[in-house]
Amino acid sequence: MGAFEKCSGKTDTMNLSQTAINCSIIRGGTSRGYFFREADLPQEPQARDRVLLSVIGGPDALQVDGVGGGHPLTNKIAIVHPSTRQDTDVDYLFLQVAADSQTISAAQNCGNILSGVGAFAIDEEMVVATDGTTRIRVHMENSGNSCELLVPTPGGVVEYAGETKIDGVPGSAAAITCNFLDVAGSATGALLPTGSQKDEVGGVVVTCIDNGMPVVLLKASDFGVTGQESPDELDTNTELKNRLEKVRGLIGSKMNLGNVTDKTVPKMCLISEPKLGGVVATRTFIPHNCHKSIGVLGAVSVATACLLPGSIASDLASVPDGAEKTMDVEHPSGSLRVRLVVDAEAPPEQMIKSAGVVRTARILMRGVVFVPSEYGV
Ligand code: NQM
Repeated sequence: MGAFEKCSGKTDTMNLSQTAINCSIIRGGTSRGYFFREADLPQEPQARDRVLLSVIGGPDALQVDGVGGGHPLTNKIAIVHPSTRQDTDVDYLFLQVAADSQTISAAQNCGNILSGVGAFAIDEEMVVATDGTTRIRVHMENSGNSCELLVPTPGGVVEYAGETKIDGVPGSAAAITCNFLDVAGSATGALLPTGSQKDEVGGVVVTCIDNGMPVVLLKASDFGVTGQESPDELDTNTELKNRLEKVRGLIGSKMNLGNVTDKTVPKMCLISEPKLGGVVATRTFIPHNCHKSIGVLGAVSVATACLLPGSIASDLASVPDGAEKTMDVEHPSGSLRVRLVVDAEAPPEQMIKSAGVVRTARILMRGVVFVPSEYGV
């Protein structure tokens, strides 16, 4: 079926006619997203976003007239095309759809969905898989950064089955390694977007950091919680959420993000002492719902903050010695392991040489989604 094939069933009329668009649904890490080839969508961003919002549905929380998952972690979109650059294989644009409003944002990266991009690129014949492991270099269009993916491809075919377990996903699957090389200042232009390791805002001391994801770290104890609560408990704590949103509004512009009221960044991360042998415990708001675990680049940013003398995380974190640090960032479903290669002599902005995480991904569906033809595809 072509990219925009008209679907006219027996009962179809002009008003009921729909357009079919190729789409794959892939779980990437602890998130699930709708993957498209760029060529299958309108090129003009506003027209494209109208189509995508129709695919996802809403603004009702159930998203009954769309295929959206009703939560930020299951309302994610990846648009992929062969790279026009010499140093990467594919370009990946990430779009986040808010579950309860008709808004769509390119303001952030998503490392979880990124872990599904390799399999999609191979399935869609944008990259030829080699026998063994296929290395795919991805240009992350949202921030201009790049990531190397190592995808298991025995016999030149993507292997989904495997023994790797990641906290927040049932069962096990094949490991995909994601190596980030240059993500400092992804959305804000600087690892320390306010120019400081600590800031005082709204009566609390915070650390603002962006090593792939703009995150505001806050001490859970400053907000009257332990930091060990479940996401559901925190999501129903209206006073906490109001306080977090107030701090977010005040600090957003100081992080070079402008007015963040309708933006998905910065994320708000409550930190506390680790309880599972990790470096620090986290509860992250993305930015309004509490994450069931933690985002990939969110965890890379938190781990980086733990290494920075003077940050509020460095007071709590127990950081391993050596230039290659394996750090487990604790979250509500367990922990996410981040491997940082560090040059301790370098200034903070250049201190992290690379960040690696292991994820798993699985294709769930390949087919077409339908949108009403009035959306103009
Ligand atoms: O931080 C959620 C997720 C994410 C983003 C969010 C992510 C990342 O878990 O790289 O993966 O923070 O919005 O998918």
